[in-house]
Amino acid sequence: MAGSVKPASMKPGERDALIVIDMQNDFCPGGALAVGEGDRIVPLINRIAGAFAHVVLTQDWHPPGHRSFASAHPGRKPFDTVEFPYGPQTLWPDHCVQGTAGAAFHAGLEVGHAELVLRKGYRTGIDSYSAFFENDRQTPTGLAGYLRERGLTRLHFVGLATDFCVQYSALDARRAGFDAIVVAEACRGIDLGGSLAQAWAAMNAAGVVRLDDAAALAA
Ligand code: VGL
Ligand code: ZN
Repeated sequence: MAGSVKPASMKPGERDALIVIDMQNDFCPGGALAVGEGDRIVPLINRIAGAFAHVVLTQDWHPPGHRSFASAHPGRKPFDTVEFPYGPQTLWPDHCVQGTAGAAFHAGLEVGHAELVLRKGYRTGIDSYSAFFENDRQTPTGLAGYLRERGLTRLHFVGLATDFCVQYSALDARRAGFDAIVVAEACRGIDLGGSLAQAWAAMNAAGVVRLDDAAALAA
């Protein structure tokens, strides 16, 4: 279903789920790993969520001392890249530590009807951008099975960050056989060394639909 999609076909139904990626304080301005304008998308996400019967939230949820933190690597700085057993890994400022205010969802998020909160990144040695697989690309989170068992086959992604957790989630959704739509206006990116443009190119190549008209969902 790559390419342009008629707004009428976008209206969410019983096979549609909205996946809200990592709308947490640490990814919003003032947070430890702030994404530019990360908080600006909250009202739009609330409006979009209102059109969906089925909403899933993901929550980045790291133990203290997580290996993706630059602070766990003496001599390294945030945004350096290092080799992990599973390949290159970007190092981040300490963020979304389990139980902290930074790991909490943005207070303006109005998604009380969300049916699942999927936590990820809780294994000390493995980061997890994707909502489906950890960064070793082998350890599943269980989300694909959950969605399949519930007959939720068309997934719409919003949240943070476009070029990391949103991108990895949408690409894995396609690999797992789901339809995947990213609502561009309802995401914001980190953009490290061109990563945002690369993310859109990779998503396009994988058949992820970029939806620019978020209003089409609620129409
Ligand atoms: C994220 C970097 C580290 C994200 C999470 O939500 O995109 N990025 N942890
Ligand atoms: Zn993280």
